[in-house]
Amino acid sequence: MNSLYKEIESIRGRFAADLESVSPGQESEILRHRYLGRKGALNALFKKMAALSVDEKKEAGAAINELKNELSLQLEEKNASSIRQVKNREKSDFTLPGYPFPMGTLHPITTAVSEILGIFSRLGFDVATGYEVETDWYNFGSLNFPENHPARDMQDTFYTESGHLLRTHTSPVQTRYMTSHQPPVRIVAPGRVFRNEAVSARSYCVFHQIEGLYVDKKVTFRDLKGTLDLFGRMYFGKSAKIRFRTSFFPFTEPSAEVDVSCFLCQGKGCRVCKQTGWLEILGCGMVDPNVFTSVGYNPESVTGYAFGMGIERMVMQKFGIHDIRLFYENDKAFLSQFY
Ligand code: 2U9
Repeated sequence: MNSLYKEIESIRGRFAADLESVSPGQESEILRHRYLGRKGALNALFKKMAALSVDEKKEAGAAINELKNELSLQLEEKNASSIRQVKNREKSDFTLPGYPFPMGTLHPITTAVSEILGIFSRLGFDVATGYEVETDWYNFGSLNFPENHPARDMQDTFYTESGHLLRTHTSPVQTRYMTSHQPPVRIVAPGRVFRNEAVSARSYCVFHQIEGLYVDKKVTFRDLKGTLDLFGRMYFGKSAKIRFRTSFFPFTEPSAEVDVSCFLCQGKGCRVCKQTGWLEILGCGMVDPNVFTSVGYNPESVTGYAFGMGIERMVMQKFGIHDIRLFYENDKAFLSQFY
């Protein structure tokens, strides 16, 4: 029994000397192995207890455990103090080069919105914004949607319990604007819109639009064509051409869809434009007289044009992106490609 205590003391002394001479980290780990490891000095002591009586075992076991805790604590303290030293050194050495700080980038939709708004502000348009939660009247009624129009269906539009809805386009911004401003009106309305659609590579339940509206005496379809032609070249590049195809919207008459010549093949036909040479970018038309009446304008004295574009779609066309969901997954590898 006595010899066991002597050994405990001798281990304590040896450990203290060893600890003094080792550096923190890898070297102190060697000490842990030598004293506290499976084949270490303390386990050898535990094995020697086999020859002792039950009472002696209790006493000696407690003494060895105490030593074990003491040695582990000292090893931990050694490593912790070394981390503190490194940290202190870092804190005070101002001559060290700085750590590289990862820079964020603007979201490609944000970039496109400010670029497009920039173009229209150079063409004399003001920016107007409105509400994402709207009334049926501003979103549909004021825009000449018939009572039974399919867009009003629950399958296409999100309704709130209070009887409001999430706007399906930014057009209510323009009808609101007209109810509080007299012509001439020349505005662009950017914002988020919501559609109750199945999510796929081509459509998402939330997306961004920019719509434009110009109302004055004698505004013509020719003005509309000139403005959109200029816009096409300013956004897609000098060589971009645009074409108009007839279409239908409840809020414009006549209406058209606008294509831009494919930026990749310059109209020759390729994978991006599905061999047509053209990419669809926006819809437009002359404001329907019923819309003017609903906001209190006299359709006999003013005319106007309007247009609307989906921003995600524009960015997808410009960069050849095939899946709209990429804009909403916060994947840094995708997002950091645009700045
Ligand atoms: C008022 C009157 C008329 C806005 C217009 C379009 C045509 C159009 C689509 C483009 C792709 C929506 O995001 S999209 O799915 N938009 O085709 N939008 S004319 O017409 C208006 C707006 C406001 C008072």
